[in-house]
Amino acid sequence: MPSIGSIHRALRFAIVATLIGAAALTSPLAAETGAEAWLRYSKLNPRAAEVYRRLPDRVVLLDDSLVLKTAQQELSRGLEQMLGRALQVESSSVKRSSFAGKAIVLGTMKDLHVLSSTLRPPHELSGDGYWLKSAKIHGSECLIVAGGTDRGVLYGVFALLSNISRAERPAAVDLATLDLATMDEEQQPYAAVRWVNQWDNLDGRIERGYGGPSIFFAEGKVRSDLIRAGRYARLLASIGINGCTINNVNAAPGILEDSFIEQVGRIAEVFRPWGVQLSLSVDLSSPKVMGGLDTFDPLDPRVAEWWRKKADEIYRRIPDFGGFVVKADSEGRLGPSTYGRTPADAANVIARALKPHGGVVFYRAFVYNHHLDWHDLKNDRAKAAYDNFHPLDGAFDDNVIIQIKNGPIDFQVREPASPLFAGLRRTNEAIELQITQEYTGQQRHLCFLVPMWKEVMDFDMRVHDIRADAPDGPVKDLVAGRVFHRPTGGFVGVANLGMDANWMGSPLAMANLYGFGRLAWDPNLSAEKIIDEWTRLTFGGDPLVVKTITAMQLSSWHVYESYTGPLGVGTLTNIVGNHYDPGPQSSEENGWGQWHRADHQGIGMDRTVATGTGYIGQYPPEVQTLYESLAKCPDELLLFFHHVPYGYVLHSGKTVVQHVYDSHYEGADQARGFVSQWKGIEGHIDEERYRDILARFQYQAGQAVVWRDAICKWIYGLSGIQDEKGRVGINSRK
Ligand code: GCV
Repeated sequence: MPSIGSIHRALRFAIVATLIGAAALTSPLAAETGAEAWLRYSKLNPRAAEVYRRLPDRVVLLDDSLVLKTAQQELSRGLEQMLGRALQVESSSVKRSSFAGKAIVLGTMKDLHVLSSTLRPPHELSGDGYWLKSAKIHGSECLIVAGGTDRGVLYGVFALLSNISRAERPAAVDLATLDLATMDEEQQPYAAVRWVNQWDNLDGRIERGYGGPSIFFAEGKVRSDLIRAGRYARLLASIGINGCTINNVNAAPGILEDSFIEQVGRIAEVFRPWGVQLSLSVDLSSPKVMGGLDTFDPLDPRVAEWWRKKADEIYRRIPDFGGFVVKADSEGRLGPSTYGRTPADAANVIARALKPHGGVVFYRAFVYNHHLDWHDLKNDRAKAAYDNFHPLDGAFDDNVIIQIKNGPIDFQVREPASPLFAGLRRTNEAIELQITQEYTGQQRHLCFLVPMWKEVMDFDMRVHDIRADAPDGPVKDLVAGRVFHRPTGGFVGVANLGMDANWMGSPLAMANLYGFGRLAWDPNLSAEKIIDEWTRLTFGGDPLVVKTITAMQLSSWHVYESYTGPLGVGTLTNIVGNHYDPGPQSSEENGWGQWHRADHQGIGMDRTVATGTGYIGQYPPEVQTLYESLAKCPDELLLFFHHVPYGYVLHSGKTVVQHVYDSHYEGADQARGFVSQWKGIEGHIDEERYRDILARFQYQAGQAVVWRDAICKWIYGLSGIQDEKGRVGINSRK
């Protein structure tokens, strides 16, 4: 049994070591503008500081696990920066009998029970959930941050710090009195899977990344300096993200070389303290192209053995490895079709190799033929995911997750929800959202995507068709596995953060990463709540700043849509080049299938069952009825589902062509309006970010005019119909 003296010495050592750790974590970051993103922990105003100083100034850890230590360091760092007060730290496996005094207590529910058998939240915490609770422990007022797991404790700490940073009252606590006795907030994540994907190439470039080079790779190797990778993991953890796939889905087989796995292990080491599981994208042909076999046929036993050995090797180096992401038979990537096998054959052979270690396979539903015959009006790329995967429902192992893009084409500014969400009932699924703004302005245009994502996630697929008035299958519940009682599922975001000081190439674009994490945690949060949180954390609580930035962000998707791609028309950006500039004809007359079918008579893809490609027939019956009928189809998706003449009258009362003219002029005006809105907060935020962002809005205003003029000219050229307001056409008064 250790002596009292040795316990005290150990405790003192733990305190000093933790304080040193916290300081090391704090200093270099603070100097970098933008790098802190929403984790700025600025000094609180005197009133809020006075209130929060009533928190105990001692923190007790109920265990000494790595993630719990991170939680404590983050708490110490946050409170020190915001309140200017250092926390006293006790890191020990506290015994029931020796616990005394006021403290912030960090631990899992299991450890908390040792301390007090009566303390338990109203609903049992499972997985990564957390509970913030003020309670008396052995007579002393304490604030408990408990988790279902260590990771849950870390998320609870971030939630507490977020509340304090926003000088918001913690749930049920009166800010005026901060009556600790009433603090009681329990949160449970909506789904197990809350992952990001990075499309980083091993040479250091990031496909569709607009925030500089890779934070993981350079010149074919893992970077020697992984400081940014660790900071990325911290950002991810702060919004509840628990997994990160570090390399491009167009995967280089070399990622699975023994020597590379060794290097990748170093990235896992900087993720681990933050509870972020590392995973890899893999090329299905790896057993052949780098593994020495003469085949990669998923049904060949040698191939199964190869994947098994590879998985074992990875888990030896990375015991908490998350699993693999697979893009196959897509955009030129090899896949099971080479051997006449199915995606289920391919996914399962890998899943079985991962299964003993607890790993999962994300098999992407983005499988399509990019050599479609565009002459054939029945061909339709939108049908591909459902056609390929629906027949295989039930054939995938239970550690396979089908990763489905939000819409059936490819991250366009407006698409309906993919019918595959409703097409899989005996298979796990996850929604794939694109945080990096490939088709939505590449971070050079403001486009806050949470309102768009929410429309898709809230869309009711009517999977049971029981009652017309009750939602029975919103996409968020389908992917979370709640409708068909699946063992796993959830949310994946393609993030593509890079080495730029502000991570994404634009400080305002970071709202999309924040929003993704918050929605993955709780898709029922409103866009207004999410952007309010982000703005306060990133720019502080000045009411004018909050009002201005939240209003701009919330309107930005519609503004961008109105000058780039209204009425669900599809791809008007240049698809053969940068996916950014206007290039409305580039999507036509080629095999990629991002067609809008605009000609001199009309515009839009006829996807009806009656006369078109039949795509609408992939939805459950009630949804089919909504989209099949011209009369019911919502204006904003009209051209996605129907081919109509330019003079067709919308529900709004405008003709299609007039809508296109008006929306482009209105959108460009609103983009110009962003400049004056932003100027209104001059002097209310720091000069550096003010100027940087002002220049971006001035650029965007110019680009919106470029878009407006290009699309209006194009549509006028096709339709020959002049703008009623005289802005477009031969008699244009412009
Ligand atoms: C990584 C789109 C992008 C590609 C991307 C692909 C995918 O086509 O333009 O860069 O490839 O989607 O999601 O696999």
